[in-house]
Amino acid sequence: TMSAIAEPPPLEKKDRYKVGFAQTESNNPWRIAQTKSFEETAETCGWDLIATDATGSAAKQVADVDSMIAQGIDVLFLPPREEKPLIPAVMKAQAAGIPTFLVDRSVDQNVAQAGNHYVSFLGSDFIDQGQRVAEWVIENFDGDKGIIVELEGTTGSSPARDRKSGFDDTIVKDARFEIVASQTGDFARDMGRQVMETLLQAHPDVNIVYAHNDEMAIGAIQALELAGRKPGEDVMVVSIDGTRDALQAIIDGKMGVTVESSPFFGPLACEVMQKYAAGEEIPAWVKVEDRIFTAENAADHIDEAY
Ligand code: GYE
Repeated sequence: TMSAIAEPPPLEKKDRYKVGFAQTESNNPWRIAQTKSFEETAETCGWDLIATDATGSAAKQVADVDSMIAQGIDVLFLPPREEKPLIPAVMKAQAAGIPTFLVDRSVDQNVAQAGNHYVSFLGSDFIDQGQRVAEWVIENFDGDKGIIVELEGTTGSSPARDRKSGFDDTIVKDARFEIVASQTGDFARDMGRQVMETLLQAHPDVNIVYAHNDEMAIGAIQALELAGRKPGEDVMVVSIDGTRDALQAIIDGKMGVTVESSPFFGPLACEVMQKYAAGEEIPAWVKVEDRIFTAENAADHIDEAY
């Protein structure tokens, strides 16, 4: 009989590994920086890297993993675009004897768990990120009534769920604030701009925009300016990531804060994989620590931004 808790497949010690990295999409600087980080790490970590781009489709991402398994990868690094649709990819890799590390996003914990179906999740604490944005808003908003529009990330993704609960659960504790609308912009600049245009018509009195990532925040700034509003003056714009454009918007006074969510996973992936091959115990969650960027330090970090 099989035990209830299986073990993730082991990783043999080798000089070179065939490594799969199944990217979700490449329509934003965060994703491009992450793929580049894996490509650069391939040189230094002895990887023959197979990198794919699911172009925003969870179904294609599953198919991309299928093809990597068929090509005989030794190890899989997977940022699951959405929590449920990518479960089959994790299960198939496990069945094929390929250890999987989830990077930057997770899967449904009720169905698949670290130390069992996959080795570990490498990534940020998204609840904490949302909380830190809300705390910054509570400290820095000086009006009587904060009318908030929230632009959510990809529906069904772990960062969208957790960045929402982290922010919402914190902001409700201060009676000045009300979230009047919360809609997905799919983590994309264009959709953020379009959704903001629509929501501005329904809620012209909005004075705070919380976007789950910088790309949507930049899109929202464009929509606000088009409508004759002054982001940074009559509307506070806050978000998460730390892209170059967001740091520039902070320097320009249009954005208040962005809590970091680093895309540079390559070196961490190399380190954790080598430890796993050496038989070391890997924690279920290898947590990435995030900084915070405001007008106080944005200029110091823009040169290293992406
Ligand atoms: O914040 C966003 C990207 O999953 C943490 O996905 C990642 C998020 C990141 O598209 O910009």
